[in-house]
Amino acid sequence: MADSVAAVPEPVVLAKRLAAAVADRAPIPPLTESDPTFDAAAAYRVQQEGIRERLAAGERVIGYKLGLVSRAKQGAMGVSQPLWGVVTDGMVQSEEIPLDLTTLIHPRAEPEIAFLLGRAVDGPTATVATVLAATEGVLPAIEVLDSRYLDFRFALPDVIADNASAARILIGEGMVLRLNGEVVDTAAGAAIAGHPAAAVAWLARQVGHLPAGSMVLSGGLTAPVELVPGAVVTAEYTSLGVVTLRCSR
Ligand code: OOG
Ligand code: MG
Repeated sequence: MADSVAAVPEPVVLAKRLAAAVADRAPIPPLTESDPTFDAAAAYRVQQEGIRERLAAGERVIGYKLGLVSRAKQGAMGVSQPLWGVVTDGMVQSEEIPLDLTTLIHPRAEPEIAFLLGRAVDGPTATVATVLAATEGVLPAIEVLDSRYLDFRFALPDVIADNASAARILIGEGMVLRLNGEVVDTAAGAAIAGHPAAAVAWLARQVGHLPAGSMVLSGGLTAPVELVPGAVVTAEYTSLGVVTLRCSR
């Protein structure tokens, strides 16, 4: 290593830096600022390392989240490509218990649709049709984002490394929409612009395989709202039902 110019930190070092931002509630500058060569591939290794740490601490992977799928969100965040992150059981927030804002940096909430896969989706051949055929149900969800970067300012590799800003998820009670490709299609089409199952198919092709039982968040449907003490956020879907997030005071 004597001849290396500037040592690039290992994924584990960058993952620890992001974890410390959570623990200290102290956002950090984007990683690409100090290392312009930091790219998406390196960033997914950092994300993976962060998840490995969470699993070592006893958490379990329950699915994935898509991010920056809609043009509205891409425009708002200044990033023009989608990404994915990993969802663990430690991120699940109950509708019954207020979200403790003191554990978060600068949280925002956004409405999402959660796909519950009853069967596995094989990556290479994934299409809207195979995703819908594997879908057991579609649930109303709210995602709480909390970028570990100052002012939610990041480039694509930064937000990939930060597990797509994932902080908490709330899944609405009760499965309102049951297996039936056509019905899922119509109901989802009415609720959002574009086809959320297409984003799930894209995810399957990227990660190679979505196991049965996975929960996949399809990506924010609107711009997120900032969470302030006492805020109550309700996402109400015409065909899927309602999910409510209550914040601590
Ligand atoms: C990045 C995460 C984006 C979505 O649904 O688009 C995301 C961010 O906005 O901080 O979760
Ligand atoms: Mg989201």
